[in-house]
Amino acid sequence: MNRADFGVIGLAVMGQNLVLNVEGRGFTVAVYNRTAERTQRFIKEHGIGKKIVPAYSLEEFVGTLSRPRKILLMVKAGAPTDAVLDQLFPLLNKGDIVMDGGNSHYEETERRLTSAEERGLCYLGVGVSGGESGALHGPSIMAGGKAEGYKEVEGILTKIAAQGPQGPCCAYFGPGSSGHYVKVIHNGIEYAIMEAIAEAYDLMKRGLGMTPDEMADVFEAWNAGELGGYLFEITERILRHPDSETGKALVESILDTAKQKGTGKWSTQSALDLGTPSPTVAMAVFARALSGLKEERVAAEKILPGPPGPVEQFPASHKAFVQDLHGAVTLTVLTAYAQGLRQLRDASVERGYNLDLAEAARVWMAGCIIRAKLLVPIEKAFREQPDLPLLLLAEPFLSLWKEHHPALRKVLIQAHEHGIPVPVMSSALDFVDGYRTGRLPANLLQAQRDFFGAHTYQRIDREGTFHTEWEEA
Ligand code: NBP
Repeated sequence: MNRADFGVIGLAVMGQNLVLNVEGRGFTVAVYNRTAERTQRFIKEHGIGKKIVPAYSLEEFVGTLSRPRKILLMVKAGAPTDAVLDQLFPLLNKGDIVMDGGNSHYEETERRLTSAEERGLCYLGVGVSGGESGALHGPSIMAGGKAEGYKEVEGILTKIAAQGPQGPCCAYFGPGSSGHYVKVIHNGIEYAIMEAIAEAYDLMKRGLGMTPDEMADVFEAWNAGELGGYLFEITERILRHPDSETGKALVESILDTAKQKGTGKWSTQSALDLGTPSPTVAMAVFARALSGLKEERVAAEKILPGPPGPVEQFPASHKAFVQDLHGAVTLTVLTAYAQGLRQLRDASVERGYNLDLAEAARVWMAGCIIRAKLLVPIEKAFREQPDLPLLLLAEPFLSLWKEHHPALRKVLIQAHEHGIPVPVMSSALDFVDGYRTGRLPANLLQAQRDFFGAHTYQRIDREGTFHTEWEEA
């Protein structure tokens, strides 16, 4: 019997599409899913005449694979992944490679990796981004774990990955959970860019009274320029999409609450653990949390006063405001990348990942949700200066900051004056203003801490640690 080159466990939307992608590159793929009907349906609808070998037990699945076995898990993260691994590990042999392509928490990946290594197995935490279409046509793949294991699967993974301007969007990032961690940061940045776009939409809609079609034109123009990327492209398409029931733009009929769980949230949790400043990503997570308070917001709209509503149109001309908005969004997006990459740098030190930040930017250039033209100069900046502390310090980003920060300030003044929330854009400006301030008011915080908790402080004029009996004075 011809053995399969690759095996996939989990045939929901991501698993099915990845199987078709791998098979399409000339490999024979064994497949297994807990619920047999899903496997049968998949084979009937997509597997006829293809090199796809269905298995209806894990024993059968393992038996069809050539060794060392190369197995990709595409099942729900959390307990379902553990349930599969508990059954799978005892069936495998030393040197077999198990890849978790799900959105697993990086700490869970560390635990599973240890357990796999105790059995002599190679375990890889593999972040996969790109959704259904990416899985089929080429996702962005962020792998981490045992280097020897990655060597065995590198050929297949690079073949199925998206092809970016700088090669296949697939990379090995380092030991442990580094791959899943890079995916977490990717998703954090994704949250921030999405929220920045949503804030721009709100400002154009409520501030300028623009129609969905007019806003679509703006996003189309932005997408054609330096901001161009998948999230801008889909925003234009969304704004032009009619609702078959009302005939108006469908987006206007969608309930205004967004979920915030999983990887996006974990990026902020990790930033807090590391003590790394990623407030723009955090504000995007909290903006979604606030959106979830629909009933409270509707009630508060009638109680908490703000500028007279409905919001008056901004006094600036449409054209001038939209131009400023473009600058504001550009800087917000850049700040999100800057914070995300900075967090990767800090996590790399803290967690021993030894990450190459240029590689992170390179694998995000195609296939994934945050793919964008800006990633090309971002990759170059980190390739030239691997220890760059913050993206905005390097060209061309420094020049973009100089050119656009007055626009960001103008947009925020308008937004605040008219009571339109812009948490992500505001946090981007506050972050950069904080970063470029040589002396922050944290001296007062230290004094307060010392006052109530004897936490001590340092002085600017001499070495040492000091404490003051504040009340005696
Ligand atoms: P889901 O995340 O919806 O997971 C469904 C799969 O998990 C099915 O194959 C299901 O089998 C299996 N499963 C469950 Br649920 N509990 C199980 C258990 N106890 N034992 C064995 N199998 C179990 O699928 P998905 O959306 O294709 O995503 C797969 C992975 O990829 C997830 O970790 C997800 O976070 C990640 N991811 C998703 C996307 C995306 O755009 N959807 C993008 C990137 C990464 P069943 O058929 O028997 O119920």
